[in-house]
This record gives sequence, structure tokens and C-alpha cells, in this order.
Amino acid sequence: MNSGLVNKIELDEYLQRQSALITRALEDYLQKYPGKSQTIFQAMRYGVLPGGKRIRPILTLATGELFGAPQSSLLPFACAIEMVHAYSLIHDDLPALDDDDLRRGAATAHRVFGEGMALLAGDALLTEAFHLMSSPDAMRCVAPELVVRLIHELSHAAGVGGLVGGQALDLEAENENDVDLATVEWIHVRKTGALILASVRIGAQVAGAQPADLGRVSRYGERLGLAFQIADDILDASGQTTAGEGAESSHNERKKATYPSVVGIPQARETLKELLQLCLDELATYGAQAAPLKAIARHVVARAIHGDSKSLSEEINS
Ligand code: GRG
Repeated sequence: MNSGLVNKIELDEYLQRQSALITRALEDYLQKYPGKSQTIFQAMRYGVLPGGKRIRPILTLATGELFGAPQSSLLPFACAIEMVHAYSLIHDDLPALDDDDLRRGAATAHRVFGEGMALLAGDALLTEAFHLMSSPDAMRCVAPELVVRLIHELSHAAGVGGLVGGQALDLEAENENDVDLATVEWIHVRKTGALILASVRIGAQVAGAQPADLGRVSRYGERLGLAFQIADDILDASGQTTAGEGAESSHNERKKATYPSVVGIPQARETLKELLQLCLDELATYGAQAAPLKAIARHVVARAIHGDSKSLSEEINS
């Protein structure tokens, strides 16, 4: 699995395989409840199951597997991270925030289930994430003290030190004309980066990674998190977001501060390439074992530079 992942077809197959694994595990977890036909369960399933790329939980699996953890130990944590991500998208789409009609190419949860039910589905997914991480199943694979540390880490990434804090400043910075690059980065690191960083760190810790290894994948995760948001902003600014991936339609015409809006698209692309090189440098020591993590970083960046990951290989050393 970890070796020989060198070309785009192999990466696509890998991403599809891992994504299907995570979707099946999420389905299983959400099946366990009695009364699953009630609207709240339908709204939760609608928010988390169809359409997501599953990049965060795939990162958890890839990092955990790099350091030798079995998938069965990683899956509850990977699924919890995807639940937190899905909650954040449902809430972000609500009229009080971005007021979007479309998410992942389909109607947003509040358009289908109403605002109250969508709000509750987001709340339920967020809570469920921590319920799952502290479940007997998870504790059978991972020592309870470590589970507590991982819950501490994910709640930090989801809370005011991460997602919520980043989103709050993003809201305040809307329509401001003089938002500087440091502020944009501050927002990105929390709103998008914190959960991506937590995804790799949690995978590594489930696997019992040594401090030096945890340090390396943490630096990889920090850079990838920033790169992910810059790439997303470039795709938005250049109108490249596709209906199958992340199509959104918003009533919210408010102007957001983004990397391309502050430094321009060419400079944002240069920054992306630099971040990719830094990601790859951190993984150099693992050789082919880190092929999935390297390929994911290339994939995230390449979409915003050339539209594919193959053409990047001539410019970036791995
Ligand atoms: C509501 C507390 C709270 C936070 C919301 C996630 C978020 C913060 C806002 C969503 C809008 C946005 C542009 C976020 C940046 C991160 C991002 C690009 C999310 C989309 O992630 P993908 O592309 O989505 O991984 P899929 O659909 O593939 O899961």
C-alpha cells in the first residue's frame, strides 16, 4: 500500500479505496442508533455521507499506516474527524454564516431539512465525534490515556483555538478592505489548517509515533493545511471549482479576505509550490513508505496550479 504510489491513476485508486472504506465505517457507526429513520438521523447522514473527498480521514489513515497502526485502530478516529468536518460545513452553509444553497454539488442540509434540523444535525455530528472516540470499540484499540489526549487535541482543533476561532475572525474580516497577509494566514491556519493538522497528528499518535516523527508529520500537516486553503481560494478565484467536487452557490455577496485577493493569483501559486516543497522535505526521510502522504500533498497543490499532479513532478523534488 505505502510503496509504489507514484502516478495519478494509482493515487486516484488509492483515494477512492480509502474514501470508500471511511464511508462504509461512517455508515456502520450511524446505523447503530435506534430510530435511525427519524429526520435528525437522515439529516446527519445527508451531511456526512454523500460526496465528500474524505481528505482529512484519509490523512489520518495514511499517517497512522506510515507508523504501523492497523486500519481498525485508526478508523474510529478518522471517522470522528470527518464528522467534525461535516458539522463545520453544515453550519457554515446556514443563512447566519455563508447562506449557501449548494454543497458537494447538491442542496445544502438546511435547504433539504430546514434550518433548525440542519443546525441540530451539525451539533449531533460534532458531539458524536467525541462519543465515537471515547467508545469501548475505540478504547479496545487505543489506551484510554491516549484517547483522552486525542480528544483534547481534536476539541482544540474544532474549538475557539481552531475552526471556530478562525471562522469568527473570518466573519469579522468580511468587507474589510485592508486585511493583511498575516491576518489571512491566521484565519487559514485555524479555519482550515487546524483540522488537517489534527488529522495527521492523531493518525501518528494512534500508531505510537516517536516524538521526532510526530514533529515531522506535524510540520507536514501545518504546511498542507495552509496549502489546502490557498489552493481552494485559487480555485474559487479562477472559477475552477467543479460541480462534482465542491460546487457552492451563495446568497452571501460579502467579500472575504483570501490569499489571492491579498497577493494575487501568481504569487499565491508560488507560495503553494513552496509549501508543497516543504511538505515533501519533511517526508524525505521515509522514502516510498510516505508515498501516499506525498501524493496527497501534490494532489492538493496541483489542482490549483496546473489542473493535474503529473506536471508538478518536474518542478518539485521529492
Ligand atoms: C461553522 C465553526 C464553523 C466553521 C466553518 C469549514 C468551514 C469553517 C467553512 C467552510 C468553508 C470553507 C471554504 C472552508 C475552508 C475549508 C474547506 C476548503 C473546506 C472544504 O473541504 P473539502 O474540500 O470538502 O475537503 P469535502 O466536501 O470534500 O469534504
